[in-house]
Amino acid sequence: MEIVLASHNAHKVREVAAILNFWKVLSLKDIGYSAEIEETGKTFAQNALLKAGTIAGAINKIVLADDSGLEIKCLHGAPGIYSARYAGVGATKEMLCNKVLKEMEQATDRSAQFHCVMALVDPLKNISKTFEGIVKGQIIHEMKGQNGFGYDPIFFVPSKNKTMAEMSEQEKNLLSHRFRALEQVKIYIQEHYLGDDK
Ligand code: ITT
Repeated sequence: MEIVLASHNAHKVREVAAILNFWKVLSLKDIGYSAEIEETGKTFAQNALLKAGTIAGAINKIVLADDSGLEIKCLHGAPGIYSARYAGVGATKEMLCNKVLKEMEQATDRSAQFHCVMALVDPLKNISKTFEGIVKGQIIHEMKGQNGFGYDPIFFVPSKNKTMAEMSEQEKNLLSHRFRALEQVKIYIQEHYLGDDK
């Protein structure tokens, strides 16, 4: 079975391919789609459905899309759906992390969560569904760790006593917000596509 991940983010593609290892995961690059999909939704779910629906409309294949981001309590849920663009288009992880650290200089409540909504759209079966995953943590005072992307260096996971950027890919893939959403996608796929041979 083949599935397309409607994302231009190479880190996400690697993470999803590693987790959904029983399917062949194709990236937008693999299918030759290079245009940006404008994220005009007001929620993660709306944006994930928009991304998956746009690609599924262009090719007759099962498409998954992730919309995700960091929600910080003392910033009233920011950067939220604007996580990728919070420090301007094309910002590096240093720019993203530093912007948050600056805004939180005085903050005592440093609780935050990574939030992911995965949308599964199958034009052949007329399926359009979303699945959610959350991981809770704390924003530390400086960047720590070299792995991952985005806000990983400032997101501390108490149960592991490490930031996401200090975890190996395999370690992050077992607890990430994307993993938690994908666990449900996996169950759904197993229930609805068992025996299919696409
Ligand atoms: P696509 O839309 O092409 O999938 P994107 O990076 O623009 O790629 P989003 O619109 O979903 O993806 O924005 C998600 C942003 O949230 C991402 O760029 C990071 O800044 C942040 N983010 C999401 N998941 C993360 C993770 O696992 N670790 C660190 N930061 C993450």
